[in-house]
Amino acid sequence: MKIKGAYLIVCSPDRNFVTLKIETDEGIYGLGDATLNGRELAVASYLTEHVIPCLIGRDPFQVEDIWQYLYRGAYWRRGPVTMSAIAAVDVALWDIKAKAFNTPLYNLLGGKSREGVLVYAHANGTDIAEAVDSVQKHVDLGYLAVRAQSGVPGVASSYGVPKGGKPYEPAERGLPSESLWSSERYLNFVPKLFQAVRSACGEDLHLLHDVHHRLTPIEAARLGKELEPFHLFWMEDPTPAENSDAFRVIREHTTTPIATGEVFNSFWDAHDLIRNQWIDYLRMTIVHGGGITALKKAADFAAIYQVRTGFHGATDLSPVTMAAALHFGLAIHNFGIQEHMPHTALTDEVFPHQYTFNAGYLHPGEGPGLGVDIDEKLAAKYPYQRAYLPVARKIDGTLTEW
Ligand code: CS2
Ligand code: MG
Repeated sequence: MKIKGAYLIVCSPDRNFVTLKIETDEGIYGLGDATLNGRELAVASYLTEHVIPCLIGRDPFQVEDIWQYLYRGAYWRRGPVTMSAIAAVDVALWDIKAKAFNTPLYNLLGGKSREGVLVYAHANGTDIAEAVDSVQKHVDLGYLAVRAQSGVPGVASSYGVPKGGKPYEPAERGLPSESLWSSERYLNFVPKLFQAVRSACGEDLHLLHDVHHRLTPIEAARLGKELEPFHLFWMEDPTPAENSDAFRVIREHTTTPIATGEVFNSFWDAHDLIRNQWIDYLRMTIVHGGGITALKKAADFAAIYQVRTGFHGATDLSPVTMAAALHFGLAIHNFGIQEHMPHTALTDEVFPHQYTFNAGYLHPGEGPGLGVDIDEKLAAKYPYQRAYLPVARKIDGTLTEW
């Protein structure tokens, strides 16, 4: 079997997606997600101008060699654009191989280690009452794990809070919007949020919270300590992770489990965090971390230190990545939990897929390969529109993490 061609489908059904399609001379094709929220065309150009020409004529079964060729052969390594491009090729090749063997992708990753993939939903509210109501609604939908986020009094709009009652979407068309942030008000508020959620929803529900990189290490240590009575499943992205040592400070003060890594694009970003056991869950994702080949290596290293996976799964990762994450999560031993931010009905129409939700778990389906396709005619009706993630400033105007 040889790769006879590859091309991109860039579309925007409710939000932008970049999808790579690799075709073989035996009629089998594979899909890979190359979506990098807010920088989509950078990855599209990297693939079209620099990667696709090198793929034609290669044996698609040589997944490892092609990964190494694209990683080491580029000379310039790492970074979200490069690794998202490599990931798209990698996932498409895994899809081709599983289709060629007429088996679900998870069987190439070790087979089933569990019957379903535990997922968590996003509950958001402009205030505590709305947030508690949203948590309860997701429990009623069958979720066993829910992330709770809320607007912070005195801070006009915070991360994770939907605008105008629409589902929360972390990208906005047009130029970046600006929102205000106050760590002081946030720190005084969040324990009250979880006090209310626990009182309303009981002790068994897995509760998660995303700090979204906004605190200093000692602020994050304080928050983790003050959330201990509510025994969170995890506190996510407590502080920017470029400085791994910052997590040692947090670890010294609190037993609240920590998850980070959704902005990582290389195993090396997580190396010290894992080997020092400064984190409990690795959030690196297949689309931004270099693909299944790369994440298998990272997950196997993490398993040695009892660090589990908790992959990113927001709406800016396409159904192709969700499917890959579910096959991966069904198979690996040190799976932790999978984020599930459902896509819109239109997105699901553009990306017909086999994965299904039932009683708190997702299952990737039993069809060959990833179990996802793309309706190219429908996708063409929704052309790319430049969009950005928001920007945040402190009350005094200092730019800070959004
Ligand atoms: C968030 C994301 O889902 C999460 O945990 O951190 O909403 C993140 O802000 C977006 O995916 C960024 O594109
Ligand atoms: Mg996050």
